[in-house]
Amino acid sequence: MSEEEDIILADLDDEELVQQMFDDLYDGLREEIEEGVNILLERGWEPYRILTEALVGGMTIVGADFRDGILFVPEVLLAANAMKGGMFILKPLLAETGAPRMGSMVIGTVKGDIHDIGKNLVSMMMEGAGFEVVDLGINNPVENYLAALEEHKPDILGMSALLTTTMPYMKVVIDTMIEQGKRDDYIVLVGGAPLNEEFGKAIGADAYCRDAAVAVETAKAYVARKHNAMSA
Ligand code: B1M
Repeated sequence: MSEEEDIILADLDDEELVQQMFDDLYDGLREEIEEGVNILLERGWEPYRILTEALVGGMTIVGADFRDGILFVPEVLLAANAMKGGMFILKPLLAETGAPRMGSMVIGTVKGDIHDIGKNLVSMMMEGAGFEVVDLGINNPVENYLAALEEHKPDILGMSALLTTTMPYMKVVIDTMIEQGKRDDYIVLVGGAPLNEEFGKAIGADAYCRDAAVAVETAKAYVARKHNAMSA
């Protein structure tokens, strides 16, 4: 593209800029995404709005074309990298809400699964809502979860899975907790695109969380219930 044709992001109005960010995310342009995020922040957009409307919105388009065989793994990795660039800028802002400490959570993506954008988003939102979060990263066998529960004694165990082939592993973790008599010591919340409420119930989780905002609300409700039960 010649210099004349270069798009100046700052010259676009909000709607055009978000559309351009969808294109830039699609093309895996991390620096452009970072610039777009900063421009929207300067224009007074709330971090959460940027996250959901510009970044998650763009990733939804990537997801559809990945599913339809228009995009392939290398391109999706670049898009994910661009999205992470934007999330990195927003993370401290989401965490800086000054919310009172609500509780704690250990979270990780299950064994065999390397998707982490959704989990990272949940971690960021939980931190922003006042939860202390221990993030175990991706591809976690049951031993990792159990060791982290033992070490950190959180209120909540969160698990993420994005593949229909890895989501059953959540049940392996919960069943192991039951075998070891530890299941009732923790609130277990699960999430990820292929899950639903019925699956959450079937594997013995306390709740399925559709998105990061629901995860925060659900966590708050369960922790409050737990604290009430303990003080009764
Ligand atoms: Co993958 N991938 N991928 N991928 N990938 C999906 C999941 C897929 C649906 C794409 C498609 O076909 N449409 C498909 C799964 C199909 C299925 O299982 N039925 C798929 C596939 C097939 C694969 C591979 C097998 C491809 C291949 O190699 N042939 C491979 C598997 C690798 C592995 O894990 N072993 C693979 C690889 C990859 C990349 C590495 C290229 C990349 C991941 C990069 C990364 O995460 N660092 C990638 C991506 C980016 C996607 C899509 C496009 C986007 C996922 C994402 O980040 N979404 C995805 C398509 C899609 O989901 N539509 C796809 C944005 C994110 C904000 O949403 O993760 O849903 P999400 O998280 C939400 C909620 O689900 C919820 O809150 C989040 C925020 O609102 N949530 C929780 C999530 N976890 C939670 C935990 C909680 C609570 C809520 O705990 C309390």
